[in-house]
Amino acid sequence: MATFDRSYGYIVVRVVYDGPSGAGKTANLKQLVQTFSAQRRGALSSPRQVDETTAYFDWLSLNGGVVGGYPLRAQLVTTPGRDALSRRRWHLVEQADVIVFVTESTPAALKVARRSLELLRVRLSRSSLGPPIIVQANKQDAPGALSTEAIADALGLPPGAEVVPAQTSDGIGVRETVVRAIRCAAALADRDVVARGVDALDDTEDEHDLLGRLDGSTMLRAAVEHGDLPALPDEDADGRDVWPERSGRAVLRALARGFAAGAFVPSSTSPDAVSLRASGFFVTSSRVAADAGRDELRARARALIRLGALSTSTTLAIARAPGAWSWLWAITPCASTLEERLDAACTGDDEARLTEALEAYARALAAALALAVRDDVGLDVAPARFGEVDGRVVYLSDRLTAPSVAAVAEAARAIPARCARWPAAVDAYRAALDATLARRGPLLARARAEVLAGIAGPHPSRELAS
Ligand SMILES: Nc1nc2c(ncn2[C@@H]2O[C@H](COP(=O)(O)OP(=O)(O)OP(=O)(O)O)[C@@H](O)[C@H]2O)c(=O)[nH]1
Ligand SMILES: [Mg+2]
Repeated sequence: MATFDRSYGYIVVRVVYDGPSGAGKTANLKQLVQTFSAQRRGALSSPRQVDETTAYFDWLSLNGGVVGGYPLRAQLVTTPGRDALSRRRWHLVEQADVIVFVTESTPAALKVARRSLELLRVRLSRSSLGPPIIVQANKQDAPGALSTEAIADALGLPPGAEVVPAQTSDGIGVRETVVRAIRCAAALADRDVVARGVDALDDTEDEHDLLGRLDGSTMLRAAVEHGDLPALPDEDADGRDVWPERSGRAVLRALARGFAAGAFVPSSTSPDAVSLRASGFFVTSSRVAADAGRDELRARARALIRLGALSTSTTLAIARAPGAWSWLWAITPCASTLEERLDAACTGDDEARLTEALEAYARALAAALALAVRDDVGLDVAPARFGEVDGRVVYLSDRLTAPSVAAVAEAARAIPARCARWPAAVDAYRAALDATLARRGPLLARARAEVLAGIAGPHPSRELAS
């Protein structure tokens, strides 16, 4: 939707250059800087860019034309094409009056472009009136480049759809594309101004406003409104809704930055629970009755405290949602589980890695046994429940069970059978379990004998054998 710059009296439209990474979106704007005089345009800016590829967007404004008696300004904005940044991409395209979809022209690149264009269409179909899309077939100089007709076909465009051929790095087709896009946006803006008058138009935002919206918790809130995520915990929440309070708030801030970077990957979603990985964190959220949220948070915090040295730095936080439900979030630093490590080592027939993973699991079992015997705390001792953070074995869950020496012994016994093809790794596992349990002192002697008895190998420890 066109906006109105009330300070300078401009009608402002936004043309968003979208398309796969490397297609030439930024190259279009760079060429436009050469094409138009400094009186007609602003400066090209590419906020927080660290290498060749776009991190947030590129921004260039261009003056020219009249709409409803007011001078017209076009804001030209590119999206970042990298998949990992798609959240930023969607945010940007949703603000477009017209989209220029830039693609390379070879058959291989067009396959990627078709998929990208389909995703774009799905995204735009969420709003009733999606903006028009103009396709630019760039890199026509590349060997094997197809004609514009063949490109329209490869992208599945409707019959008669126009494709603008371009060789952006040499300035060919760049001006034609932008003129066509701005004309199209101006015609739409004209209709809008005639129908509603300029007073009904929103205020224009500049590139700093846009960057602010792409960064931080604003993006998060947008994801929530879209229904991609349950209600999110607020770093400014009541102290009783965040545990541990101080470091928890810092984690919530870091998580917000991670979401804003667009880098979160859902791993499972149901109406009652979601789990996902986001910028170094493993995050789960489950629905709880609103009036039980704080009790549940306290119970889980107590369980974490009881884990002692096995605990990770987990943050718990409640996000209140409208109605009778809240969401209880648990945020832990990402670590691959011992199950994943065992699995990868077995699949890759990598005995050295297997030995490392088994030694870590031996330490996990020893710690679980100590908790069961000394502290009356039971853990789920499957390898999937443990990981290693900074060289320390940790319990990746906050779920406690009834303490049971037999359960630890059974888990310990499962390893020799599972890893029978790597006898040296199994020997190292036995030795690690034996040594770690021995260090835990006499209180564990009986439990230790029970656990080791089930897996006694060719070299049982002297102490047990005697
Ligand atoms: N041969 C050739 N190279 C081009 C053409 N247009 C752009 N390039 C080059 O393609 C590369 C990628 O172009 P960019 O404009 O950075 O790509 P982008 O679409 O902005 O990519 P992201 O920022 O990652 O989304 C650059 O090295 C350009 O110089 C062209 O028409 N022909
Ligand atoms: Mg770019």
